[in-house]
Amino acid sequence: MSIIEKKRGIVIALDITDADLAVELARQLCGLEGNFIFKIGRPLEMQRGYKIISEIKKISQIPIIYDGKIADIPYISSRIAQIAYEAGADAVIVHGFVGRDVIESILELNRGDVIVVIGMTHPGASQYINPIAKQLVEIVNILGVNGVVLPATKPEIISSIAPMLEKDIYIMSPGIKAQGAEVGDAIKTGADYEIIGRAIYGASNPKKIAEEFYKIVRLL
Ligand code: 3DU
Repeated sequence: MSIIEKKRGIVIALDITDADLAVELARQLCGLEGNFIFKIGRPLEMQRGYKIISEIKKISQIPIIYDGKIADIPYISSRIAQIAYEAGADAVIVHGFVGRDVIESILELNRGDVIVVIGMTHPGASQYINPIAKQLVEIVNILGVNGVVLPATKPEIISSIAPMLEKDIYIMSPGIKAQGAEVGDAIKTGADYEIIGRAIYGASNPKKIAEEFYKIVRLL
């Protein structure tokens, strides 16, 4: 059973490098109407360490993903994930290319959702990771992970991978606005969540724009 529901929603990437501002933004976004998730990645973590997860958890009911893009040996990867879960993360993101034992080591913790990156948005992703996305699907299906990350900038990858995934695995897709895809593009091709950073936290009214984006994906 996943903590994060498999239904349409928006993941807000809190990639702000001023931790006080990030906390303030999370406070402003507390009352968001709709299905929203917060994603805390390395840029914010580098400012205040894992405690930023607890800090944001304390002020909001919105589920939190720790996006450390974990990619180390199983022993280290599971320790990183454990720290994130203990700090209040509901899910962690791990790279799929590092192999089955790494993903298993995090699943064995049984502390929250495990989301696996099986495709990426940037041009260089065509060199190594995206060509092996289908092989990574086999692993995530066998292991029963909770979610996967697939690129909104490459709709053909989402549409070919989505039908191959076990039906309860949710798909989260970054690459919206700042990286070129439009709101709704990934959902239309089979994603459940769109991950959006700059177009929300860089807006003059982040709460308003987040709700507008959510309305678009909900009504598709
Ligand atoms: O481009 P944005 O500002 O909307 O941020 C996108 C977020 O999604 C950011 O946190 C980044 O780390 C994450 N992400 C990608 O952009 C592309 C990927 O392939 C995987 C994750």
